[in-house]
Amino acid sequence: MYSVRMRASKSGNGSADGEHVCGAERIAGHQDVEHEVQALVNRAMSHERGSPERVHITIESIPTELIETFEALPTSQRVAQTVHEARQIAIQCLVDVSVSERAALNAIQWLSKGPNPLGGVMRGAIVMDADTGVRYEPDLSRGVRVNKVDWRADVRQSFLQELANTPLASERILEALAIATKVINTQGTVAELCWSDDPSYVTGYVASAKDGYIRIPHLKKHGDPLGGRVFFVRNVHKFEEYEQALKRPALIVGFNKPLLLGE
Ligand code: WAQ
Ligand code: MG
Repeated sequence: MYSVRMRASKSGNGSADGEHVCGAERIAGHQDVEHEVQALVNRAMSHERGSPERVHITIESIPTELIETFEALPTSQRVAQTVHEARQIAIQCLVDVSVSERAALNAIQWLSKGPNPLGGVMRGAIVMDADTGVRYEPDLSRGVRVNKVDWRADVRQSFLQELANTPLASERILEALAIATKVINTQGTVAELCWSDDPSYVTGYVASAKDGYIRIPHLKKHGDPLGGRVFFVRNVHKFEEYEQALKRPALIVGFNKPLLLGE
């Protein structure tokens, strides 16, 4: 199998890497690599965050026996009418799984003002102490990227088929659910908070082992170009080991059909 990944950036915030436009992670068989690359280049070149100045594509072989397998987290959905209400729900979901209120508030603040201290968004995630709210990433403008994660092709197909005509049958949700599943199964993670940096996409989620993947609408205003991810951790004594674990290859090989309560 091959890890195929893409990240696209443009100039903007003065950092050497430029400002993040978009990125994606795929695991593909030999015969599908070319097709995946084409799809990822297409995504980078037509992204709503703007035209990229640089697109990096990495293709790397991964020994099949090193690939870990996971069942997707169970999904559920909350209702919120306003951004304020949505963020209150997110804080409550985080506190329910033992993240301190202080850390939850801090995370919301970072994502809403732009998690990159140089301005704007990051290409990776914030890693935050679940108790103190302190950030652990060595490079605060880059964050930490989860690599080498995807759905097994047949399981992706059944997910899309079985959930067709529901809001869950989308590429974006497949990707988010795969990342969340891997992050939550990584030792040291307590929970994840995410909302997109794509201006048109305002639904985000809180994920945890106990409560699964909870979708929350309106975590930001339509048109807002800021967003990101926060991984809340506890008892991570060696940050490099945690980061390495986020880059171990993982495939989603099963899922539970959710009870949909309606949008
Ligand atoms: N590893 C770490 N951080 C990442 C990764 C990754 N592989 N991919 C994205 N991020 C961070 C990065 O800071 C981005 O700026 C941010 O997340 C948002 O990425 O069920 O679309 O791809 O409807 O814009 C949630 C779906 C969608 C909710 C999230 O995120 C639902 C989304 P985006
Ligand atoms: Mg994005």
